[in-house]
Amino acid sequence: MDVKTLQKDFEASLTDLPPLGMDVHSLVEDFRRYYSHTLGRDRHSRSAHYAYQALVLSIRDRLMERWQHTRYAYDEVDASHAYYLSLEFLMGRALGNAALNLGLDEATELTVRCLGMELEELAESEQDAGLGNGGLGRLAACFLDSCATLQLPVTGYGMRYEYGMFRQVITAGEQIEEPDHWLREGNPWELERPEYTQRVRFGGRIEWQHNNQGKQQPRWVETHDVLAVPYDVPIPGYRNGTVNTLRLWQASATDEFNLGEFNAGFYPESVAAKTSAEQITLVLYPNDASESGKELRLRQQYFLASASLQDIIARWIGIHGHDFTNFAEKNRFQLNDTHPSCAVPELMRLLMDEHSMGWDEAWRITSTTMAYTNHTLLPEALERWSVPTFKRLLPRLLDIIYEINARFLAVVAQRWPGDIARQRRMSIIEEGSTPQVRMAYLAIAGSFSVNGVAALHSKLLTEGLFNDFFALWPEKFNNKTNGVTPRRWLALCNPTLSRLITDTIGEGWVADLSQLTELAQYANNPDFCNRWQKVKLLNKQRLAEMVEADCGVSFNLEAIFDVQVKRIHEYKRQLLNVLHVIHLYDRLKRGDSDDWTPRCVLIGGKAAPGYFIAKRIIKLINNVAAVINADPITTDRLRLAFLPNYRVTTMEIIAPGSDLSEQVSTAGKEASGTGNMKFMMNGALTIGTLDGANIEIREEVGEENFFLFGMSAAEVNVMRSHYDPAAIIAADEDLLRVMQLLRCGHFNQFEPGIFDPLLHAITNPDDLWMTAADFRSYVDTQQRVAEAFRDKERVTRMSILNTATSGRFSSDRTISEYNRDIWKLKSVAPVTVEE
Ligand code: 26Q
Repeated sequence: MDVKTLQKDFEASLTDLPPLGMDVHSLVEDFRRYYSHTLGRDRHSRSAHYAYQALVLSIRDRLMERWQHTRYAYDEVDASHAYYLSLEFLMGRALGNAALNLGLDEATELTVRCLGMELEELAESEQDAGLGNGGLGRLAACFLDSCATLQLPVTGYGMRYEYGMFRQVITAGEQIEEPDHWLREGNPWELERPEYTQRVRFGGRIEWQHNNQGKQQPRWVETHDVLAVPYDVPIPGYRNGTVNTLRLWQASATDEFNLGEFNAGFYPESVAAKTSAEQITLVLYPNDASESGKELRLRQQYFLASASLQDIIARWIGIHGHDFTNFAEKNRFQLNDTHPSCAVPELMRLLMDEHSMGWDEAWRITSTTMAYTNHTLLPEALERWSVPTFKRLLPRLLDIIYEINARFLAVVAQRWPGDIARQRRMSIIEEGSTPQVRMAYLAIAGSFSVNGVAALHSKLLTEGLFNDFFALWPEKFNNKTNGVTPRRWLALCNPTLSRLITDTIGEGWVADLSQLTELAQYANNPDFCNRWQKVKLLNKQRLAEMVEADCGVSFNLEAIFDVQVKRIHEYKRQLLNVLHVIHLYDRLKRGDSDDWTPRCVLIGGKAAPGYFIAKRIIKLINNVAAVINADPITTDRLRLAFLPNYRVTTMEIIAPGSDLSEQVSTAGKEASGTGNMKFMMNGALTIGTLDGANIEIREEVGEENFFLFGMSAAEVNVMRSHYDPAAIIAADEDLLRVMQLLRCGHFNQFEPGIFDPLLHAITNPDDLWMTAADFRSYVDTQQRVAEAFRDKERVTRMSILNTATSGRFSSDRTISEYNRDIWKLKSVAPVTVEE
């Protein structure tokens, strides 16, 4: 055969490769080849780690072919595209999810068994991709799964941190942070794409020059440049042939470091400069509330925004040339909080300075493509950057922000002539000794859509935090209640319950969660209820084993598994939970234990390393646990455990094994919550306040199936001015006794005074979270929970109805709404490989 023919055959075969088999035999064959030929292992080196590697490579091949077909399909129809810009994607493990979504779950299980191993054991080899703090990061991951499942052309853009969320170790009851070097053994799920490297500039100054039309053109000179190298991660849809992309940027020093200073005799200085460039993607910031002022964080934010926009524009030019007429119709940018909001001035800069567009045209494009999602109601958590820092790091961006602000304030002045106070309030630049850029205001001014993440949250945004902006632009504001993916959070993490559901109503629910309502008619069917209880017991056993292994505490399977897992925060009120546990312990000690319902309380979550009070709350939980678990009076009746290193992978065991979901934030403070939804889907009952998405959960499941307690957001605000915790404590005998146990050092016999800061917080009239105010109502409601759990049939029915009414909290529903109201993309199905 001649070379020409070979070449032609090769070209054709690249686009028309025969599809890989999806049966066990093909998988086993590929697995064997990878294990022996690629990884060079033989039957003597039976290692779970290499078996895992070989399995991933086999599955990855099947992702690759679908990935290519998905790209072809999008290109074919020149599809409109949305980009989800986020500093965090909390993906967790990928193996089980890929196998499930490709429909390879059974084949995978069998393949591993053929080789005399268990899938669970192999899966343990995979590190969690912990590139996020909590809710906001996990939401981004659930959204990608739903976009792929709905076959929407959506790409995620994020950061390839070398160190993800820290590993939490508990030593002497205290949190110790250990680095999460998750890439140490390589990451088989990513594909490096050096051919799409972008250059991001920092620092320097602006030089104004006349261009050939005699206009002033800015030149950003003497910059310190950093390369952004993309790594692509495949995002498979649920059994539909679609594979979307998550593109993560890694910072890398430019060649100038090698050529310039290296040769000029400044070798050590140059190496130091290189590491400073590469610092940008070194580590995830582990605070889930803005830690203002850290320059490295601003560098991260700009790096993501600039690299992503340049990448998108380069692709546009590759297809459409320099004609931007339709750019705004074809592209949408969803900003996951203000973290990537540099994208607003950066898109202006790229269009004007790099693609010679005028202000008005650039602004039309920017302000019709950007959409901003807010995730917080706490005013102190709104991001602000000091103007001097901004100027030093991003001088051209600051100029553009000033111009955006000037034009924006002119609009405000036109709408409210002479209202200087309002102009000052709404200004993107906050005046003061050190002026600040208000990133949320920048994001609102630059976006056509602003949304909150639950009905109450969106309402409170328009009434409070963003009220001035709502008055100016009511049409921009909308709500998108959060959701979670039912693939990971039911089908994958709860296989026994999934089997029961599918046996009962068919398998359609995985891609259409509203079908779970069909389960309601079985809520009184004794046989079904029996099977439901058996499944729950098995899942409780799985959870109890984990608690035993990780906490050394044994949970009684007969007890209520009462669980609160989430970041540790004062507003989330883990303290209220502990006060209740101490109260139960006090009751046992007093002999007030007639009709006792055994209860095992599990608390888990990470504290931001610099958040003193949060860390002290962890210490309290551990100390209380040590005292009560060691007291024989609690045997089989009460347990408390703190689960170290809570993360995506542990939630996959926790949600299925829980009876009671604790969602007890001070009303009006939790934007939405998403853990609440994962528990509900898996049939846990909720005890909660009227906060975030709890309100909508209660609406769906019915008030008789939800344990509501505490003040409403409105009541919280009314009480604030005359809050008197001392009087509340004095008037409540139970709370008084709990406080006395704490004050007398019952839980810190050898550590005098360590809980004083917590006691002070509870008794402080300025306590923003009003823990004492909700104690009575919480304890009474917990008593109703205990009574309900004595009626097995009743709680089983309630549990079934929770799962049955959880359909609304699928992220498929959420993403459909984002698409209907904001992105307006057409779904595009690839020609499936199998066809
Ligand atoms: C900002 C600047 C500098 C350093 C860190 C940050 C930062 C990082 C992460 C600020 C906030 C976060 C994360 C916030 C978050 O997770 N919010 C949660 O978002 C969920 C998804 O919408 C909601 O369900 C929760 O109610 C909300 O608390």
